[in-house]
Amino acid sequence: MPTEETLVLVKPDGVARGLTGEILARIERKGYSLVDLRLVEPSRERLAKHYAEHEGKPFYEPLLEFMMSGPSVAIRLTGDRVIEGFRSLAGTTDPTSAAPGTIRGDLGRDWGLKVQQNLVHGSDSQESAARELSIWF
Ligand code: IDP
Ligand code: MG
Repeated sequence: MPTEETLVLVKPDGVARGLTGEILARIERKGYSLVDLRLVEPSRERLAKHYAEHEGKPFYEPLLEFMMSGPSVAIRLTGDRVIEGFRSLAGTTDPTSAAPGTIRGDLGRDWGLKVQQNLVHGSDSQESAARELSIWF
């Protein structure tokens, strides 16, 4: 099977809290390779494309506002089974119940907001990865 690529984002909360280095260190210690990396202040249009599957959900507007609140770090990451592997490193969506040992479980918490600020995004399939990488790079 060919080596995979995925899109990882360090979301605005991760950048603002100074956790970019910690998150990159976890990715590098796991053994995945950085192919490209950039600091991005995304437009609403770019975010609407990225999060199209969530349009209409109660957290959609708060999610876009949150993602426009500051820069994110976009990372093109490669490695065999990196899509599954990064999602495992990240932990589940809700940081309160995400497993200790994961990025969200160790570094995230609930802040009582309409959207969960959970530090990172990772593509969830090969189709999503190809689509999302073309939006951010
Ligand atoms: P994922 O980031 O774990 O793949 P998705 O379901 O794709 O989760 O949701 C995208 C983002 O929207 C999440 O990372 C989180 O920031 C936010 N989100 C998802 N579900 C909820 C929810 O039920 N309440 C508040 N925010 C949510
Ligand atoms: Mg998702």
